[in-house]
This record gives sequence, C-alpha cells and structure tokens, in this order.
Amino acid sequence: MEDSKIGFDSKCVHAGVEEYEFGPVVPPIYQTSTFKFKSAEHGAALFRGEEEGYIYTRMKNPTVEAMEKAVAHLENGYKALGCGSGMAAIHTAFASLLESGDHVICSKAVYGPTATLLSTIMKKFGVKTDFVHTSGIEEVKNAIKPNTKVIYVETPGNPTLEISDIKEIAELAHQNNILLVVDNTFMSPALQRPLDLGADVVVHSLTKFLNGHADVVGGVIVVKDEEEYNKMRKTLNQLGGVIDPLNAFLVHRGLKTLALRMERHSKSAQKIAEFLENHSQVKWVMYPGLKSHPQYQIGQKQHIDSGGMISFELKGGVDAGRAVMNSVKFCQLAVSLGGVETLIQHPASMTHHSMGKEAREAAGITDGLVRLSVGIENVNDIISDLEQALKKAGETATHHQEELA
Ligand code: LCS
Repeated sequence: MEDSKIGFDSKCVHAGVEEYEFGPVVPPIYQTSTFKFKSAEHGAALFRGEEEGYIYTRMKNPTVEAMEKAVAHLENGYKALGCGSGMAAIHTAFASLLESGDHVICSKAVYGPTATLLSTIMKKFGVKTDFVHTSGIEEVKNAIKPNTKVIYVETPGNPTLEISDIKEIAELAHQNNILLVVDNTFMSPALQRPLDLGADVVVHSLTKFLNGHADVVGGVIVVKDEEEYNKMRKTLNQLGGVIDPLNAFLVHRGLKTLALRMERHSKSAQKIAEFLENHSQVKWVMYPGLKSHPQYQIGQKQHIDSGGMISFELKGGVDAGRAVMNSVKFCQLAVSLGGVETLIQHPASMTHHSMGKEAREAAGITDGLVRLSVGIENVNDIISDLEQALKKAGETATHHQEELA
C-alpha cells in the first residue's frame, strides 16, 4: 500500500520490517560482532565503500539497521542512527554538529545530564551555551550570537513540561543559519513530529516511550538528509556509542505498540492531571493537556495528544512530596519514564541533581516538584494509590521546607 495512505498505528507495526531468509515476520537478531567477507577483494571493496554490505557491528548491523529504519520512518526522517543511550545520541549529535568556538542556545528545562554535558564537557572543548526559556521566542531571539550554530530544544521539557513552539523556533533558526535539534523523548513521533515542523535533527532516549518496557537503555538520532547522515555516521563510528543488536531488536518490538501505548498514556494522564488539579493538597499541576498549562495553546497546535508525563507540587513542599513518594504502593519510586508501569520520582534530588540548585531554580525545577510517568495500568488503580499516598502525606506533613544542595 502507498505509504502516505497508511495510518501511523499501521506504520508502527510494519516500519523497518523487510524480507529475510526463511521468511520470519520480525527481523532476526544478528548477534554477531563481525561479518565474513567473500574474499580479500570483497572486504577491501566494502571498506572503500564501493560495495554495499556488512563489515563490523559498530559500523552497521542488520538488526540495528531495521530498528533505525523504523524510527526514521515514524519520525518522517531520512535515516536514523541507533545509539547506546539517549546521552550517547545527544553527545554524538553535538560532536558532529559543533566545533570549538561555536555557541549553543539550549532550553532551560532539559534532562539534567544534557545541561551538564553542555556546561562541562562541551565547554571544555570550546563550545559555549546559553540556557534560555525556549517557550518565549523573544528570549531565543535575544540569545542569538554571530557564532550560534545550534538551538537545542527539549519539548515538553524534563521535568517542568515547558512547551516550546518548534515551528516558530525552526523559522527563526533558519533565518539565522542555525540548526534546530529537538529532543522528542517526552512525546515520541506518535504525538509530535519535529522534522515535519521544521527541525533539522531529532534525538531520543529510546529507553523511554519508544521502547516502552523499561528493559533497554538506548538512544537514536534522526536526520533529514544524506549529507547530515554521512557526517553523523562517521562521528558515531568514531565515538563508538552504538546500540547492540539485542537491544535494537527489543526497541523495534516495543515500537509496534507505540501508537496504542501513547493513546493510553495520554488518556490516563489527562484524568490523573485533572484529579491532582482538583485535590486540596496540591499547589499546582503541570500537564500539556490542562488548560492551566502556560503554553497550552502551543501544545494544542503541535501535539497529537498530550502524553504521559505530569509534574506537580504539594502545598506541603518537599516534605509532603517525599511523603507521597514513600507512601505509594502501586506506583513505583524510580527514575526513568515512558514505560508501561507508572513511576514517580523527585527531580531536584534525583534526575536533575547534577545541574545544581541555581540552574534548577532558573529552569523552574522547584525542590517540591514531583514527577509522574503515567503507565498503561488501569487508571483507577493509579488514582486510588495516589489518593491514599496523598492522604498519608497530609497526615505526616511537617510543612517545613528542606533545602537541597
Ligand atoms: N532526553 C530526555 C528528555 C531524557 O529524559 C533522558 C533521560 C535522556 C535524554 C537521556 O537518555 P538515556 O541516556 O538515559 O537513555 N531521562 C531520564 C529521566 O528523566 N529519568 O531517568 C533518565
């Protein structure tokens, strides 16, 4: 069937699956580090790039390639590059696109280690970064310098769920000869397609919604054209942060249910966000599907649905938040996100601790912020658990605000 006529849910099932020997309906796992050459001449021709084929798994592997094709297809990209983690993908993209003397504009609300990578390792190699609220186009415009090479946007941002207008930023970037890189981890291509909105490169932590089952660490870079792909592939080959065949297979399997899972994540998260917003102990709730979200209108324009991530703060601050996290029985207290199971965690002392208090405060990551990754369990079970945990927190809250380093 013509590709443009196929629904996204169908694409999730079929993307990246081709014909293989013996006719399996899923790509085989080529768990091999290296591939035999037919002759010395054949090996040499492969290395010269004169013949197509497989040489060594760090360079190319059929199972990894199948997953890469699937992700590229779902993101409407040219090709994708499977990486060993989301951080490996982000680092590889930076290493490929940037050189000493370049300037980066990065969203203030990003996954902690992304901010730390820019402000430590990339800085050590001569790349300077300004962190701004990319939800405001004027702030982005004002941060542009003659040497700005990349605008890096995570939207919705981790963990504040600040939403940035990809189309508007892409236009601004291109007027100034700047590349726009978007971390699409929180939404996945089921809910947001940054390349269609004008972004140049998309990165993902595959560990999250794309794999969806909390059993793989992986990352991916999706690019728009052949030139960018060749450059990025060379960098990845040299840095070496590739995904292995078994993990690529598992991610590819996870992708088949992406559309279904994102639908359920979004439906349940909307209900839970509304429950929290109406709860007397809750100070504020941030969820892209709530009208109270400051960038609700941008979200409505660029999201297909509102996703599975919620952040909130209790009136009792850090202590009350901790009490909730220690009282849940059904939701699990763990970092990471995007899996089928509901997870709860505390960014200031966990995922965003490495940023330091000052950067967290500037990004709006308050000490009391609690983050919820809504799973695909029965939503009533999640709400009942939160209800009992909030009740317990209300009974034990001391209302004193602990200071975090
Ligand atoms: N981008 C985003 C938006 C993320 O949330 C994460 C990880 C990464 C990139 C890095 O991916 P990784 O290397 O872990 O595959 N976020 C995490 C989180 O919020 N809790 O634990 C990991």
